[in-house]
Amino acid sequence: MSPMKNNLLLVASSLLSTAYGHGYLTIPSSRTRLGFEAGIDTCPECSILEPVSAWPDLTAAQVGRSGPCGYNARVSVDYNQPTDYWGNEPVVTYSAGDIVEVQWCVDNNGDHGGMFTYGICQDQELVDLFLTPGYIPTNEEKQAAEDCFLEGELSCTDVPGQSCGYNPDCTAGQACYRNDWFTCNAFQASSNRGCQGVDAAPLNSCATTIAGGYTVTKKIKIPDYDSAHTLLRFRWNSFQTAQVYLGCADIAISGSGGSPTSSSTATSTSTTTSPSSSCAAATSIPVTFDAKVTTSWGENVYLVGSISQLGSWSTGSAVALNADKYTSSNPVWSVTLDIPVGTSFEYKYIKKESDGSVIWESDPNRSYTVPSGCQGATVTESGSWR
Ligand SMILES: [Cu+2]
Repeated sequence: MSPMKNNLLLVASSLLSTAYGHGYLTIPSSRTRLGFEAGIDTCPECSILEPVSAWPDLTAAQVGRSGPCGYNARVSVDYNQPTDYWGNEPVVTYSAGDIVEVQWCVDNNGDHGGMFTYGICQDQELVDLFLTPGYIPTNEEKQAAEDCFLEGELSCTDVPGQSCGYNPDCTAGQACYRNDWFTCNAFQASSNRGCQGVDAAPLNSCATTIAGGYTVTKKIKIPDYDSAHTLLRFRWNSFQTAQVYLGCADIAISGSGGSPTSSSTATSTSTTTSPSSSCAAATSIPVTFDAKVTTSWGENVYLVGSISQLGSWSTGSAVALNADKYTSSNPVWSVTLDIPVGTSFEYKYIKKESDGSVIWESDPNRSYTVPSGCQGATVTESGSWR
């Protein structure tokens, strides 16, 4: 260990009691995110496993009570068991072999650098313990599952064309010197530093509760596996602090060559037509966005979001909504867009004034994942200006 690293660790330990930042899985919607959105978790970025050996040996830490899905000691919430708000059904259905974008959110006040990974455990019996309402897996079961998630690592290098580097804070010969895990940038870089430097997205590009969040986006390849309900596990090993961050999202995977997803695996809070086990699966679905926004003459409503169809957060490329359904008692602005199934994105409504100025909705961003469905299926996502 170099003298410089010693200094860093000293600084880190003095920060431990005051740094309330950190990070959590946001896309697909993790249990932690759903807990946050349900108002149960007041610091979703605070599901921390500590103190542990997080660096340089990325797999040394035993997960203990945190389990693969995280335990938030701040609010005493164990994400390893389903509740009314998460864990009962998948938030998204992927197909085996899909390459999909996943995202986590790092807090501005707790960007500890380091490396992160995603995993899918193909031992359904083991994963089922984490899908059983009313059951909290034992610490032994939690560790067994975490070992299985590490075994089912979704390697950065599995995605053709994705650049997979080594962490600049890790030197050759150290256990962290590997590029199958994803890496944040150098912890002390003068620009594009740490995990926030990965996307270099603006502050508040995702929601945290302390100092504002930055998105961290990568691609993973869904394995050749079939499950009506399983888990995608996210793990971030901090470089700066003796901390590991863990979280899970409930997902479904339709295996290659298999039939389209059964009705029990297709989920959305707003699905109006659900696929049956014997239908031709749609590759994209018309999604209608209905937004109740009371406007005055000259004001128009637009949709802007994280995917190219929604202008990639550029207000100049935002999608205009129409006021065809608008009445004073039901002020609905609306637009329908064809979006590929499984697409996860974040968005906001904005108002453009007659003088060209833009008014944004308040945080956090809205998020949506296009559900799977039969050809001909449609979905409507309804919301009100906030
Ligand atoms: Cu932290």
